Amino acid sequence: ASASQQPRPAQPVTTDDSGPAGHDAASLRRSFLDHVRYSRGKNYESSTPHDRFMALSLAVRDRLADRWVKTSRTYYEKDVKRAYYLSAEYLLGRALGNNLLNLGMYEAAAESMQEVGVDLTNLLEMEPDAGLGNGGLGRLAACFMESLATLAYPGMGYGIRYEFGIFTQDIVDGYQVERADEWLKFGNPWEIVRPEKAVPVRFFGRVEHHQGPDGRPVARWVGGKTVVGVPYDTPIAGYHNNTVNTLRLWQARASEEFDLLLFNAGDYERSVVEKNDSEVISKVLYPNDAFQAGKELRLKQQYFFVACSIADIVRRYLKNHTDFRDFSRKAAIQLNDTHPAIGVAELMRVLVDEKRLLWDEAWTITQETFGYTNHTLLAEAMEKWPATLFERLLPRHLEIIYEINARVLRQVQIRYPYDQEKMQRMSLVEEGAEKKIRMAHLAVVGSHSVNGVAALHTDLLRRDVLTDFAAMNPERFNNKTNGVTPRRWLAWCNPRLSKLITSRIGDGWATDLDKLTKLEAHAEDPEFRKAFRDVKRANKEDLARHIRDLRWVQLNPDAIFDVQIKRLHEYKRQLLNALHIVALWMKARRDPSTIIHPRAFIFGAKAAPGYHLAKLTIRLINGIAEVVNSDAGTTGLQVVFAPNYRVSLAERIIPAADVSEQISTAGMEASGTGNMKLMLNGALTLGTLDGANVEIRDAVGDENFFLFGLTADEVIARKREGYRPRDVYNQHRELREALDLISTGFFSPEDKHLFKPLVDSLLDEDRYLMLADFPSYMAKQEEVAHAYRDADGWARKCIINVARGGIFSSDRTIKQYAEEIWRIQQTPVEP
Ligand code: B1H
Repeated sequence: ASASQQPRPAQPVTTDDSGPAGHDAASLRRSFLDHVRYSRGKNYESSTPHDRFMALSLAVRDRLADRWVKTSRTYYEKDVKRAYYLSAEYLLGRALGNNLLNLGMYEAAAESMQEVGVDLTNLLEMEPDAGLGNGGLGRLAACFMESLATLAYPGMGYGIRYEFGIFTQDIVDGYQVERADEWLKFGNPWEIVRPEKAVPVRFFGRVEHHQGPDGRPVARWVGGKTVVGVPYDTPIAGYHNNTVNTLRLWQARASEEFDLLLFNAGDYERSVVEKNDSEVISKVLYPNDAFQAGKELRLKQQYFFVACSIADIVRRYLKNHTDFRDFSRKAAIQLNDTHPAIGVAELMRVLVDEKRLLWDEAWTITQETFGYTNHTLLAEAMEKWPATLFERLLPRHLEIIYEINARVLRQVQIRYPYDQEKMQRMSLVEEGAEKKIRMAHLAVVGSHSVNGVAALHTDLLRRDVLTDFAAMNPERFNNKTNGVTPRRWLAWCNPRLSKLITSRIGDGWATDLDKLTKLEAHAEDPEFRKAFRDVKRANKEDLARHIRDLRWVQLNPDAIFDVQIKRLHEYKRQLLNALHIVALWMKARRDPSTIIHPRAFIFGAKAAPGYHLAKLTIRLINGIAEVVNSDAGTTGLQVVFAPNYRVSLAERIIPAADVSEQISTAGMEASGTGNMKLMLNGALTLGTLDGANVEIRDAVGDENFFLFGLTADEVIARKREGYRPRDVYNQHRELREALDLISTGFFSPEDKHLFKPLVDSLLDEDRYLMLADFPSYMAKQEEVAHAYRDADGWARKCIINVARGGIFSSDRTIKQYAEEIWRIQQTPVEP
């Protein structure tokens, strides 16, 4: 026997530590200095600002880890039902400041850093944004994670650990230029890799059908290639509680067995090449917001993270269960749009093929487990995958989808006999030149709940895009209006306003945002209005300073800060905003006295790299900026395009905004969430009756909202009548002159025809009715300027916007998901 097998005298085991790490400035400083030395391997004197950022983050992570362990143990011991959020995107932004806020350690951290001669605010700037998302959908997932933890819900997020998140945007000669987002280059202090929980995932191969020993048919998915998913866990801290939930992101790794197979066969080169093929799966985020590119790699990404996540969920369930009877009582899985919808077929595969459940048992469990959130009505965003691609990549899933479809269509046939068209409309398979799988239909039939993200959007879903399904299963359809976390989007990003609010209504608002209604009583107090205006003014000065450093434009802090920050899309109509600026500037050039109040137009937007009209719109805005800024002295107008719009930049712009541009064509923006952030920070919305704008206006009243444009129904009617944008152009002089000025090449002297595609798109089709809405937009903009001149009246409107913003907390949204869809219980963690 070897030495290790010799009996040894029993040793007392001492694994008990000295208890949780202290949260005071002195303990934090000690821990920080230890991390500089032992984690960074540096003397304090030779440590760089980046070393110090890492050391402080690790010290904070230590404090999170104490609660993290307790949280996991609490959920496990109480065997609570958990909500699993499956999302291809998490737009987290920076973590250090938010973690300090939620741990209640910001002051201690500032003090401890001061003691070692470091300015905390500078240190926070070292952190790269975690930009693992495109826009609203990914940021919503991040807000939901934070609200779940703050409300002490047993929730967990699953996604992909992209090596490169959303690209970095440079503006070069007015054009967007993309660069790889190397957010992991200098290391990520927040994640913990858990290789022991890696999961193998199969791709390609074939299906063998046998007769099982029990006489039942068995399907075996064999051959193909195996990729391994390695989980990286990020702690998600609740605000001022002991909950730290987990965001588990999967990284793709080549499987060693496969590697060795080729290697041993002497094909070293091919083994390395194939290793590469596997690992590209988690390489990069697809940078299209609300647009389906239909790339094979994208489907691989989707199945990769979904298969890993479902295997992980099933493994956790089987730790203390022997059958699947209670599965849907222990796990709720929410599909964030159709990107993870393959999960429906994957859970069926696991239950039927691997765990040998009967089809009907497995189907009931699947439906009871999944919920599906739809985030867009846009046809170009609807995910449809060629059946041929599916068959090659996921042959067993295609069989399962066909089986689901046959059973669904049989039910449709029973309910609606002889309605062939309805069957075709509802089928999971779109027939045509190329057969395609409709992922939204798979998500709908595989879920017990289907929700939209704002009242109007859910209405349109029921009435339009999913109307056949809503008729057949009306009880499944429900609305969950989006929300935003008030911790990051008010308490953190706007400390001046937060302090003012707390001075009047106390500090309970951060976790009970409806308390903001108490501010309404103060809206009539001239002193409070003055204080409110001072806060906004100071925030505008901060932003002006930041933008001067970025773009060499000195914004006038007395100007109206008119802000449009969101992804660049035709339907969001940045071009309508630009047209208005040109018209206003032409008016000012003729007669400066027509400008009622100085105005600074601030844009922030990334365009999908392949979206030419969107990129050209960025170039146009920069062309307009160059012209307008050159005679700002006479017109009072300024335009700035802030490069590389992202979460951390939003945190600077939003507190300084006066006007929130929410000007999408009615019926196109599912919800919007920037609209809510801006409202909470005391900006007034200039918007259409679209998405959550409708609910914002209902909350604040028409007198505190600037409404313009066609309604969703009017948009449909106008198109049905045969909309002719050229007629509007001919009838409206200011619009015509603005478009003509762009056409002459005035904003692109180096290429007179540069903007022709943009102008043509408006005159020939104008899918998004920008010209139709231009006159009412122009008129409403003038009303905005008049209203701003009454500084006191404006402040009153702003205060009412803040006061009525409570319903747009993601805490409200998450409670609704938890109570109405997931049926999970708040499970606080003991200190
Ligand atoms: C939203 C998307 C989206 N809707 C496909 N759909 C993507 C679709 O990479 N893709 O393939 C990426 C994103 N994103 C947004 O969701 C809506 O446009 C917003 O109105 C809404 O507020 C947000 C959150 O619900």
